Amino acid sequence: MKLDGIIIKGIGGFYYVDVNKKIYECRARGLFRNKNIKPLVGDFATIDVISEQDAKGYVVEIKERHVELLRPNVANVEQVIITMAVKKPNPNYILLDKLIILAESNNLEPIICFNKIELVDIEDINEIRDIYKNAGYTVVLTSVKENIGIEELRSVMKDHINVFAGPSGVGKSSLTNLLQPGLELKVGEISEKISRGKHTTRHSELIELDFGGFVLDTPGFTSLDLSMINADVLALYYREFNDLSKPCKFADCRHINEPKCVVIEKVANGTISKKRYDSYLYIYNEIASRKERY
Ligand SMILES: Nc1nc2c(ncn2[C@@H]2O[C@H](COP(=O)(O)OP(=O)(O)OP(=O)(O)O)[C@@H](O)[C@H]2O)c(=O)[nH]1
Ligand SMILES: [Mg+2]
Ligand SMILES: [Zn+2]
Repeated sequence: MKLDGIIIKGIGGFYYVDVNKKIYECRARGLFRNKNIKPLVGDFATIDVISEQDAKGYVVEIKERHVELLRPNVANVEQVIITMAVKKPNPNYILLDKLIILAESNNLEPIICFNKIELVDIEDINEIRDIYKNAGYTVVLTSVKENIGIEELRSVMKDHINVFAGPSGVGKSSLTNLLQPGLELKVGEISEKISRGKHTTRHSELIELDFGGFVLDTPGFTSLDLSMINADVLALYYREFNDLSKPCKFADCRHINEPKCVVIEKVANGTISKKRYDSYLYIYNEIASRKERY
């Protein structure tokens, strides 16, 4: 009997396939090895059931992938919930923008989540929230401790395949636990001295959400590799730079020192955030100088 499902976990040559909430333990048929295709977590798969009672079978087919990420090596993720704590640890805005670039360049929708908001005054967060909202992103403010923003986060994640990204200790596992009561993902003990958490998540696994959709709990996606991105196309991944009423004078404008650059004009008149533009220049220089060294 053939059934369609989604691979939620892969360990030791076994793939765990979720078919309407029943999990089948499957091996991949040899034909994948011959074709040099490795099934990935997130793959929509057809399985051939060998025992309905023991929930065992073979993965016999993988549907075409919409997205394939390398680190973590998973398929078909749609949204990245980029999480920063407003405090403990303090937000790292360069890392935030790099994660947005990484999401944009992989065709994933970035959702920005500021957690632990009970630790600061709301006015302090509103400014930074507006910067990212005006840039065109969905921003959700949450507190696991005081149960704020969780319903809003659920509605954003509903019916999508989501992955959390962000530094250790910002509350990714805590948020996942609160979104889906009963999960009990391991939450790291935060070191008071350095205000950093420990990495407590070890393998990638898709978790089905009762309210609809999936979340990938993954140890990856915190280390950042932008080496695939050419500095000259970096501006494409700053959403607000592309939503221009009229184009820059030069079609290949990098928005750095070119004449009649609409991005530079918009930074000058405050339509585009100076903070975001400065981050663009910083990351541009980082990528460009790295390229020169090779
Ligand atoms: N004050 C406060 N602390 C929180 C909040 N959310 C999580 N924490 C704490 O922050 C610490 C780290 O939380 P985790 O959920 O383990 O963080 P993580 O992002 O999953 O960390 P890694 O798995 O190491 O990447 C824990 O001590 C949590 O109890 C919050 O909204 N407010
Ligand atoms: Mg965690
Ligand atoms: Zn320009």
